[in-house]
Amino acid sequence: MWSLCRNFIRPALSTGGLPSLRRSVVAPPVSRSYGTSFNVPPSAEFVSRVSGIPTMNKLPHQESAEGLDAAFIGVPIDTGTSNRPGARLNTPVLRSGSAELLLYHSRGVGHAAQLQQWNRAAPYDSLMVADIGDVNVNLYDLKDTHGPVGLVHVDAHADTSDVVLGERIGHGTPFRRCVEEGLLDCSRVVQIGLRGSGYSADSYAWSRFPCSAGGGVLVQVSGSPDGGGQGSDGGGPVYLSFDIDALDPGFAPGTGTPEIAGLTPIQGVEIIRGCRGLNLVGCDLVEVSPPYDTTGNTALTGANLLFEMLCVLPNVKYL
Ligand SMILES: [Mn+2]
Repeated sequence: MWSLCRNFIRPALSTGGLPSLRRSVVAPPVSRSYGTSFNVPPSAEFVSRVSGIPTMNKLPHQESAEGLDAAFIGVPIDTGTSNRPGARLNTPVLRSGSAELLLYHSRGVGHAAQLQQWNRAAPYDSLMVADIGDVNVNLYDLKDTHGPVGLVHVDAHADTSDVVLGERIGHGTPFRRCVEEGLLDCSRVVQIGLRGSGYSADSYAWSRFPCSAGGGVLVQVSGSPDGGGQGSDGGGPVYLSFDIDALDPGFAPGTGTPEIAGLTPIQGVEIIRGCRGLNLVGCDLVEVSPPYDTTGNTALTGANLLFEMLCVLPNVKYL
């Protein structure tokens, strides 16, 4: 699991010191040429992509969220996996897979006006971002920080089972628990990409029942929505969760519970870009499993999706 969170109330890791790390680590001289006071990835014009400490997007590493607008956090855990384990190994490969990522979305060369419209994100002109390492569990408490949040959930699976392998905490149960614990504003929840076989003819029936938190419903959308338009839901806090198995295993085979006939990478990208304008308070990318990612393409794709998430956070400029 990977989390990209902003506006921390409390740091995921606290050292109580080392303030010099905040701006100085992996700050090559070339970064100053960008004319920004924000953390930036070093330019491949002068620094090899394979060199240096393999942090997320080659950003500086620091040991707390102090001074940051957003942070990348690795959460190496796959406890509760129902099929093929291995996602706990993904934090280093996603960091390595992000080495190709640069500063900007440059203007595209395609003819699609929508793509050109959204291809000039400048996250490093806008936000102070760093990689703050790995944690055993995500300590980012959405309920304490933001109250019930809306949810954009991109996944082949609804993850609303009551139990998995007899346990209430598993990788197929998180959003059922979220509803039970009042973490979601169920009037602002959408699930995209659901497919595959189930234990009944209507496996997702529970998700359509009125939810305890908001009296609304979980809405499911099979396949991909149209890529057009910016997101808008009235401005409430929204969390984005993207399971890599939403994509077709032909593109992203490195995952534990693959389902055929999934989204293409550009569809996944367009869904994330469509979240621009939402009040995103946190994002995650989950289920990249290196043992089944023989080419590294799944990690590369996952790293790019995390960059796309960074680009649609509130207050990111588009040039
Ligand atoms: Mn899934």
